[in-house]
This record gives sequence, structure tokens and C-alpha cells, in this order.
Amino acid sequence: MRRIFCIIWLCIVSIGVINAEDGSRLWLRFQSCNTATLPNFTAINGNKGSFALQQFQEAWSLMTGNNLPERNLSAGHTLLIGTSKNREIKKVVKAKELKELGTEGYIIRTVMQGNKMVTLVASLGEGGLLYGVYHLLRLIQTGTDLLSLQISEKPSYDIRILNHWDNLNGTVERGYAGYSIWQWDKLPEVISPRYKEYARANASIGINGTVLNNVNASPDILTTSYLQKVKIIADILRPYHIKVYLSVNFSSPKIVGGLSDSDPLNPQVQKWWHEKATEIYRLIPDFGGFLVKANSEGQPGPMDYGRTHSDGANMLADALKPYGGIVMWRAFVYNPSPEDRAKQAYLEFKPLDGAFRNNVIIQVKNGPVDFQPREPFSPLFGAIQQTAIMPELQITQEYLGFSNHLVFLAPQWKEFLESDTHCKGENSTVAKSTDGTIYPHTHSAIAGVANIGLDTNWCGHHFAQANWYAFGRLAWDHTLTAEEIATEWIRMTFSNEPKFEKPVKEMMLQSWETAVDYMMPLGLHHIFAWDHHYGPEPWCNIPGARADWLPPYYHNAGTDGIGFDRTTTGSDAVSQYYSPLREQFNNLESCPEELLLWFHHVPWNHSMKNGRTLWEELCYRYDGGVQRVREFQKIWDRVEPFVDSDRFRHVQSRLRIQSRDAVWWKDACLLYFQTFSKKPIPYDIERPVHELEELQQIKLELKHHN
Ligand code: GCW
Repeated sequence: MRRIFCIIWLCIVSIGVINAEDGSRLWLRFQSCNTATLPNFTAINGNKGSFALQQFQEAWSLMTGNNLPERNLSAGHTLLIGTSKNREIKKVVKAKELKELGTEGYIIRTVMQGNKMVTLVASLGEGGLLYGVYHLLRLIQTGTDLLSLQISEKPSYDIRILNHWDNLNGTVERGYAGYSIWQWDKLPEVISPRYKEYARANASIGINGTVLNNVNASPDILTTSYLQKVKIIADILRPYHIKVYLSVNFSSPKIVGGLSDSDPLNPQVQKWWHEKATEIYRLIPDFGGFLVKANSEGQPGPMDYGRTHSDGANMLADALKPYGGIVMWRAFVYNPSPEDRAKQAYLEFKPLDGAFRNNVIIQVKNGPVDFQPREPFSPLFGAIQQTAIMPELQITQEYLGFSNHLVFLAPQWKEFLESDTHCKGENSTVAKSTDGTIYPHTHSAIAGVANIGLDTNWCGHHFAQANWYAFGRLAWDHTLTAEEIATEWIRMTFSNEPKFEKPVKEMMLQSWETAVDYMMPLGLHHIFAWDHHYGPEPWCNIPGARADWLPPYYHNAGTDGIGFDRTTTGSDAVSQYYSPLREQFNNLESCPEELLLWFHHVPWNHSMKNGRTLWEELCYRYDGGVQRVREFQKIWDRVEPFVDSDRFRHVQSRLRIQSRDAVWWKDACLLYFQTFSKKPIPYDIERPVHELEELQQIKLELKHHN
């Protein structure tokens, strides 16, 4: 009777909560009226004081209103959570099995012991146990049958890390969800409850590292007073198995340390870094290491002293080495030179392959230019072999409509990770060339530029939470499909109701290609408005600005056609790829149409595979993007009965913005490119509703936090 009462009470409470959903609980709502999907656990057992066990209890009590009684295996269904040292675990799981999965891997299994049913979560380490517990909780939340579980998992990448582009003054570069969650001015005294919630959310998806500050790094972060603040955050994150890392400014020895320079070959400079490392590790014994943007977009670096990237990275690596720290050295470099920007990172880093210490990882953006809506993979993947190399993905939507547009990025990241580099023949995917399969190194890693801020719903747009979630899940297991990830996320964040899940999933899975179509189809790139990157400005021409910061550099539209010629007779970027890719990209006929204007300058009359001319196809792509956003609006309106009103209205309103923006993109790009193609927009396509001149006047006053 009490139980029934409790369930009814919970349902009433839940309904109340449903009306007041604000997204703050992310995918960890642990709210269940649907007792049919709850497992019939009667007891819990495990390592005394285990953090993972506590985490389970917390979630369980949110779902049921009760804690599970902690007792030995007894009649009924016991949940057993323990490391390989636990006696009960030892009885059922072979030590060898756990060893093979490493300290972060885990086993979840249902076993019968006589008439007793046991569901166990086992791992070599506490980290693995935590991940196992969150896996089990995910199964419960998504309504999975738990009667015969046989799961064993280990992560695809060793280091699964977020990069915050958060400045010490609380602003976030390319952040669209409010101010930084790190409240430096209040630390170390005042500790925001968000730190813990952040840690738990990341742990639940397998993220085990975070870089707290912007790669455009303030040297202040290495001052003793900031390090004491960093220590507080590290202490909070530690139980969640998350290590703290910092972005460092290469000129720190000079600026913070008062030395005459920051030359990596200067013994005084080396000594300064060693001492700094010692100071950091005294405060934070498990400190992860440094992330460095050097000699890139005006940041200082070893080349200021005539040294190389490897000189710089190795010096830092040597300082961190005694403590087990690593250096993530970014390859995002390009200079205002006549050389095609897309080629420059490769030209600078390929010759240095093998020149780095084994605690250095080269961090490379997914594409060769800069997080564009769609890019081919960077040719450095597969080409760097003797040094570890890690992908950098952008979770924050700098180039995808900020937090106004619904764009689910898992399909983009899957396309990238599954791209075949051909570095060791067929099936040498980017994933395999970075996760240690093809080139085993001391560490494998993947980074995502965070989209997290102080907004109540963390990410600005409720659906942007899905990108944080997807990054974690793919870093853990890059073989998951975008659809699997969307299913999990929808069920936990919104609802298990099929009438909600199915259409919303379809919308999410189409959303990236849709945004590509209404922004930059067929391989177009970087035709954004100046500096803030919101909205179209393909005509943008600022006198005196660097050519490679201006759209015409990338689209090259003229009466003869459009696109960047990167073939062997153009910039020859194609030759940075392995055969047969380079030949495939080089040839207009075999180049994938999705990347056509990335690699080729193509006449307006060029015949596409579907028989349309390039101009016509461009028009249909833009229009298709607009039409699909309108479909998204309809899908969302139809699922209203299954969503709480706050989140419903919020997303509905954002979709309206997205729809208007899509039309803006289409009209701006088609009317502008039409001045070159001089051809009519096919007559079955919706007519532009703006004048080109009117669109060219738009100058958004967007705050750009630097
Ligand atoms: O895409 C560009 C962004 C910069 C960013 C830079 C980088 C942190 O516009 O804001 O700076 O990339 O990745 O270093």
C-alpha cells in the first residue's frame, strides 16, 4: 500500500515537474512514473563507500523515492557494484576479463546464483565502475529490458576531453549559452553547485578530462592565485574521474615569470616551466597537462624565437613528464601567405612527424580550414604516424547558427570519423588512425570545444545539449551510430513515447545536412559574416583585411563559375591526401558532389549527376534546406502533447528563428551568386523575399567575446 501511495505521489510530483522543465537536468532527469521499465532490484551490494554505488543510489532514489537497502546477496534481485577486489565480484567474473577492459572498462551482467538473481557492474577501477553505473542507469531510463544483460565495454579513446574557450573574465569565446560556468572571481571561497552537476553530466557520458580556459590563453592562469582556484575545481571533478588541464600562453615565462624571453631553448625558460609544473602538481597531483595554441592567429610561440613547434612542445612535455602530464599541441596554424590556407597545417606539421616526445599529442581540427558546416577531413589524419594525433571537434555552433539553430552534430562527426584516409590501404578510417588501431602510441585522445555556459539549460538551445551528449558518447565508442545516440538522448531528455521519439529523431538526423544545404551546400565554405560568423556575407570585402579571412577567397565566384580550385592545376591541396583519394578529389567527375566546390572551380553550366546544371542544383539545395526547416517546425508542433510547455515553447521559438535565417541565407547567397551566374532561379522554387541590397546592409551587433 505504501508503495502504491508512493508511486502515485511521485507521479503527481513528476507532473508538476514536467510543467516546469527548464532543461537544467540535461539527460539526467531520473524521473520515472513508468514503473514497468524499472528493474525489480531488492538490494544493493558492493565496495564499501564506493562513489559509483552512491551515484546509483542517488539516481535510484530520484526515480523511486527510495534508497535500495544495502545488504548481502539475498533472495530477490541484487545489484552488485564492485571492482575486481570485491569478493562477490571475484566469484562471478574472471580477473582476466576485467584486466582486458582496463581501468575504465566495465562489465554489466545478469547472473543467477541458485534462485537469486544478480545484476553486476564490475570493473578494474573506480572510473570504470562509475561508467558502468551510468550505462546501467541509461538502460533503465531508456526503458531497456534488464533481464539478461551481457555487456562489456572499453573506451575508443584514452583521453576524452572538453576544451572550454572560457576567458578568465567570465566571457566565453564562441560561447552562446551565457557566461562561463567557471566563476573565477568567486573562487576559491565560493563554490558554485554547477561544478558538481557539470562533473556528473560528463562522467555519465564518459568524458574524463576538461581544459578549463580558452586556447587564446591569458598568462594569468599560471599565477599562484589562479592555480589555487583551479585546485578547487580539480578537487570537485576528481571523484567523477575527470582530470583538469589548462591552456597555457607560450609567453608565460616572460609575462608571469618576468624572464627576458620565452625561448624554449633558453635554460632559464625551461627551468621556469619545470618549477611551474612542480607547483601545479603539488596542488593538483593528478593534473592532466597543457593545451597550447602557439604561433596561430597572433598567439606567441616557439617560432617567435626561430624555433620549431616540436622545440616548443617538447620543452613543455619535459616539464610535465616527471608527473605523468601531457601536452596537446594544436595544429591550427595558417599565415597570411599566398599558400592555400587549407594546405598550411599539413605543410608545417608533416615534416615534424616523429620529432615530438611521447607525451605530446598533436591536436587537429576535423577539417583543414576551420569547423565549417562541411569539410573534408584534414589530410594530417593518417599522415602523421610517428606522433600521436587527436581530433578536435567543435561542439559549440560557431559556424552553425549559434544556439539558435537546431543542428545535431553526430552525423557530421560520424562522417568525419568514418572517412577513409587510405593511409594503410582501404579502411584506414580517421577513427582507426587516431584511436591507436593503426598507429599505437602512448596516448589516444579526442577533444570537443564545449558549448556549455551559465544558461539554465546549459547550452542555450535545448537540442544543443544533444551535441555535448553525442561528443561524449562518440569519444567513448566511435562505432555508435548517430541514430543510436539520438535515441538514447531523446529518451532520457524528453520521452520514451514512440510518437515523440520517431519524428524528433528524424528531424535531428536530417538537421545537419539541412543546415549545410541552406548555408553552404556542395562544398562551399567560409562565406559567413565577418568576425561573428552568424549569417551570410558572401560579398564581404573589408579593405586591408587578410584575404583568407574574406569569403571571396573561398568561393571565387565569377562569371566563369564558382569554387576553390584545389586540384593539381590549382592549389594542389588534393596531393596532401593518399591515393586513391587524391585522384578521386582531383577529378571533377569522381569528386563527391558534397565537396565539389571545395576542390574545384566549376562552370555554372556544369552538369551534375542528376542532370541539373550546377547553378540549378545550388538553387535547389538552398531551397531544400529552407523547406526542411519548415518541416521541422511542423514536426515540433505536432509533438506538443508529449513535451512540457516550457521546453516546447522555447524550441518552437528557436525553430522560427532558424526558419527565417534559412530564408535569409538562401536569398543572400542565391541573389549574390546570381549576379555572376546571370541565370534565373528555377521557376518552381520559392521566390526570394528580400532584396540583395537590403541584405547587404545588415550588420549585426553581436557581442564577440575575446
Ligand atoms: O575558428 C576560429 C575561431 C576563433 C578560435 C580559433 C581557434 C579560439 O573563430 O575564435 O579561437 O578558431 O580555434 O583557435
